[in-house]
Amino acid sequence: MSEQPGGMQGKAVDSSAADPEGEDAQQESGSPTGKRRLAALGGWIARGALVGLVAAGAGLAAGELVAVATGAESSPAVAAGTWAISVTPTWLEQFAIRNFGSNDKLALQTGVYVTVALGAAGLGVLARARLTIASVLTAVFGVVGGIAAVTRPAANTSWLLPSLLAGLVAASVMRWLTTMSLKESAPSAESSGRRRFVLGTLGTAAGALVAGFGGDAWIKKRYDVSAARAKVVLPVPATVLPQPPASVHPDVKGLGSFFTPTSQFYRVDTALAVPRVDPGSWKLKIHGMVDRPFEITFEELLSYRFEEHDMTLTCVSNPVGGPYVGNARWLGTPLAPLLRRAGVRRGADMLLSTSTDGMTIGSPVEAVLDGRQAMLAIAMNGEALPIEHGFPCRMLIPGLYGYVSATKWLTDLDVTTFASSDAYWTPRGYSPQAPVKTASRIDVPATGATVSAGTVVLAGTAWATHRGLAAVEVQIDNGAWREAMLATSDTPDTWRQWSYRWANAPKGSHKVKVRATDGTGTVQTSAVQDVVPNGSTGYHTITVKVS
Ligand SMILES: Nc1nc2c(c(=O)[nH]1)N[C@H]1C(S)=C(S)[C@@H](COP(=O)(O)O)O[C@H]1N2
Ligand SMILES: [Mo]
Repeated sequence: MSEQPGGMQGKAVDSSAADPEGEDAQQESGSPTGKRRLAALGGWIARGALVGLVAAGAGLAAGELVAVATGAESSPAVAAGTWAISVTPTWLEQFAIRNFGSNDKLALQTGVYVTVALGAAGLGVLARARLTIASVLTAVFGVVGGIAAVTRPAANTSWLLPSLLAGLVAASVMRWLTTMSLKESAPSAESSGRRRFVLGTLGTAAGALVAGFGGDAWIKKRYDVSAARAKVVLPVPATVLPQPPASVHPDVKGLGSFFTPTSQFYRVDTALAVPRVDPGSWKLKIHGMVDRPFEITFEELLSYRFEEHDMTLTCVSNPVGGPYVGNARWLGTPLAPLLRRAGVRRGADMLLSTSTDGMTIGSPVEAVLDGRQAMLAIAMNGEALPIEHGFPCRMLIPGLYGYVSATKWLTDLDVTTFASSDAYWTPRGYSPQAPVKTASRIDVPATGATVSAGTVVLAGTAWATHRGLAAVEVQIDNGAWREAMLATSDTPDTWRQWSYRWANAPKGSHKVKVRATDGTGTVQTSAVQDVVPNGSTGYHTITVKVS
């Protein structure tokens, strides 16, 4: 077929004239009738998909409005996402952390919306042929969402409502718009029918956007605790901890500060909607295998003895050389006296802590009672805990990865046994107990960087939380291991920064490795292990181009 000015139309006239029956032509999609049919089919699918999307939007918006009463975590999109997190297999979770890092939640929420959109578009198309089936399926989606919400550990029955209603609203809107659209596109349709459909669709879409975003904003406002957080008067520590000497930080350009600024402190948790816990209604229950269970309010907590402690917190999901580690000055009340007051019974070896959003974390009772500074922290770096970092109260135990020690939005301490209780991450493939492994990192220069020949300054961070750090060595191009210069130690519970002056660095591409020795004299293992089940090992290695 030759291209010619006025192409399509010209061809259409030609070929229909040549083949009045159109039999052969219909076989090809390029033929006029085929094209018309394709266009009709396209319009049919597009209308269906549009109706499906608008119906889903209206449903989600209705759910969001109900969630103003029942809480952010019960809103359909959040509930679906939270449920997705809870059933995400460990390998996929690792993939998400590796590829999206702290944006993993944004990625997940986007995934949820895309899935809902695809499903909704599909149902909208189905509705044009099988309206009843499509509406029932839509309502069923709402039921499934409601079940996902109500089975979250922190849920109550009211969490069913937003998704249920979302399903019903979506199904009704779908019926209404589909019926209108079928009338409008019928051969006998009047133009007023078409106008009604367009107005109905646009109006519903606009209403859904306003209600959805409005509901979201309303939820944020209603459950906001930033004013309560601002009002918290931090208790004066029993002994004021002096600032560590400036020599804890080697003065190397590009090396992070000794204390991680709170705004840059890594965040790892499963909370899609960050729990907003009002200190006025916060309670901590201590119970289980104890002689004297008790409950305390935030006000009571504040009347206890508070101490400051510098401690490095690490995530088990931190890959070798990775960013999920931070160092802060924490203000907290020691946890051991609280357990003693409750009276831990013989045989109890696990402290199962629970957050307001139902996360469970299991820690060895031994680690709380052996004299280390396990605490209930309420502030970091001189300020009340940020909401993302566990406001109003979180647990910290030096020497253990966060998933077995650092419960944020803490609300319950159950004294139990490892034999009888599983914490959240245990059935997901992580070890029930996990001390922090010795690790070291080269922060300067960045891997792949080009530096000028001469003396190259290498610097980084190393930690063996609670065992302390004794040495850091670097190796260039598989040469001898050379001792780096360690900055002053703050506490055995904090990381140590280090630097190394690499004199006469020759031009070319070089491989630089680092390893640390902990306070017990054990050298970091070179064996390469992934983060599952209890923390990555292996030496951080970078390449540097000297020019
Ligand atoms: N409630 C709650 N607490 C939690 C988690 C969580 O998912 N939920 N994650 C834990 C993990 S895996 C880590 S590493 C630390 C991270 O604390 P941060 O976010 O303050 O850095 O919090 C711990 N406490
Ligand atoms: Mo973690």
